[in-house]
Amino acid sequence: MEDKIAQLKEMIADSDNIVFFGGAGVSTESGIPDFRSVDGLYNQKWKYPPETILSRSFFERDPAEYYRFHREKLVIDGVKPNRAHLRLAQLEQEGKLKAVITQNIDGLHQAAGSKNVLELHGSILRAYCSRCRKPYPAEIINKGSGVPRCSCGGVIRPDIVLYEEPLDNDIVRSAISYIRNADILIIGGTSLNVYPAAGLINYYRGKKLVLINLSETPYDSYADLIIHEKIGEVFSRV
Ligand code: CNA
Repeated sequence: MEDKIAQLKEMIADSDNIVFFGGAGVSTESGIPDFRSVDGLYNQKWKYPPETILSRSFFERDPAEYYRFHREKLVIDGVKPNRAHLRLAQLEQEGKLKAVITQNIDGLHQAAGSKNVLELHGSILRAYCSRCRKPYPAEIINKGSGVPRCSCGGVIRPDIVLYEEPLDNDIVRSAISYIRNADILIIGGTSLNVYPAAGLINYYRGKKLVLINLSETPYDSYADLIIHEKIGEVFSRV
């Protein structure tokens, strides 16, 4: 571990073109469960698996049950950025990190001070009407009960990308450009199982692919530096 930390520290010191690509594991140390860890949402008892509840067809079929899950599992009061979010924000301020590309929907990178955050899956901190697209503050979902409705009668939905929905083209294009041009690509806290997001890392052309994840991923053999430790712990030391 010590020499891997030293190696990562040196790589970071030598670069001003780092891009970070992350997932739910970046926020577990803030108290938000991921999907696939033992205490993640896949291993908790719900009538349907998370990817069913978080799908477009389920949302349209049973918005009340969707919102029960959303309020209980996605909205967690008082969460704060952890050492990974904070160090990444600092690296951006120092002019070393060009972008954070995240699959997370929790807004914690921005809360930590990161400015250039590409949210591949949107954010639970925004909402809009699924019929007229009028924007709403997230409180209308988070603090209310039942299915929130717009003045036009449409169902208000969170501004997240549900399963079965496409990613935003502009965000994907921008993410590809950052990844393709990155000197160092640091991937962290993601099982790299959710597509198309995970496929974006195939655009990386460099030779400094760093992977920080507690468990193994399908991309481990491609990494130039692999650290199977807690990401907040790692970033507190580089
Ligand atoms: P995932 O499939 O749940 O994988 C998370 C990975 O992170 C696992 O491989 C874990 O081993 C690893 N991990 C957990 N904790 C740590 C830690 N402290 N340090 C290092 N590694 C850790 O999640 P992905 O992001 O890969 O899957 C993509 C989904 C999950 C996206 O659509 C997200 O929107 C969705 N999600 C987001 C959040 C959030 O916004 N915080 C929470 C839960 C799920």
